[in-house]
Amino acid sequence: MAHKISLTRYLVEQQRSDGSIPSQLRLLLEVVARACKSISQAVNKGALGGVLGSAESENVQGEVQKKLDIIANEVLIEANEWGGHLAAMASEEMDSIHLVPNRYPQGEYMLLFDPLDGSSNIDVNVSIGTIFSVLKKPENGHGQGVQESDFLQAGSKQVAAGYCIYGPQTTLVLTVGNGVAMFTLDREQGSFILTQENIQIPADTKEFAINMSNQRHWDAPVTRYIDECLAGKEGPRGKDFNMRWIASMVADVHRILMRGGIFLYPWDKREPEKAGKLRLMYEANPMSWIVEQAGGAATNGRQRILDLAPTKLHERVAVVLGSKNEVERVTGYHTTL
Ligand code: AHM
Ligand code: MG
Repeated sequence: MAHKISLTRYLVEQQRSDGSIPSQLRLLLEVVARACKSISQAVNKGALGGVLGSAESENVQGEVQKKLDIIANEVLIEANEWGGHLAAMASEEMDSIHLVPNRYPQGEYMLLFDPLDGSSNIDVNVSIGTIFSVLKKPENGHGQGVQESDFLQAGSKQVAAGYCIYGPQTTLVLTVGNGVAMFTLDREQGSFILTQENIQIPADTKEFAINMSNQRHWDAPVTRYIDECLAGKEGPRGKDFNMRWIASMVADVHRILMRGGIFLYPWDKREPEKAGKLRLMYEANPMSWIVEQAGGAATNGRQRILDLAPTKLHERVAVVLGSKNEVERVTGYHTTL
């Protein structure tokens, strides 16, 4: 690389070259990146910062919150609420939407996030991350401030999506709809530096990611797909497959962006009334857009995730994403079986 391009400079250059990033959005993304930098610092301190362990509270989905879940949520809210770019926020860790208080200027965007994804990995020093999605505030006809219903837009309406992974390196991956770029945190400089542009996911792969312990609960199409992978060279696929499951969606998706693969968190019979485990608005939608922007595909087994019309903020969804040909194969099994 001739010279190091910071996230700030990258966004300014994008804005100049094709106008895909309005100023308010650019500033909003910089604030989100700054918040991720502070979360990264808290994660790095671990036991030294007293941030590990459970907070002994539950979120709206009845999951026990970790101290870092709550810290990351607060960092994102505090960083974003006063800047004038946002009208409201929504988070995995908050029951309902968070309006920007009246004392601050109101912006035209809405931010959704999973402040710290992969909670089961926090206390065991395995990669975790922040996932975020940006929507435009709709021109609402109800004549009131932002309401939860304003957030219920299909993933195809996102104007920016990204994640920050806190792993051996802290890396921010971003799309504003013209490809996927990756920035690595340079701790000495304190800024995110562009390290890869136009990331492309290979269409074929020999690597799958699924929690195999749920095998007995799967539906027929998923069982068929994984059985065929496991049959290896001697089976119908005619090649051996490898398996990885990190149990942090950010880390599994990041691996897929870097070298291909398929990720599945399907519907299963454990809780049949739930569409899946992962959340549509702040996990599946942003990750699906990133994956599509990198040439991959993302479905719920039947339909493109970005086309789904959300009916509630914390809606769950089945997720199949990654290398295009594999995702199409699994989706084909669902529609033909
Ligand atoms: P979380 O948002 O509570 O951390 O849950 C989401 C995580 C994903 O990151 C990961 O893919 C999945 O849950 C792992 O689930 P499981 O423990 O069932 O394998
Ligand atoms: Mg999560």
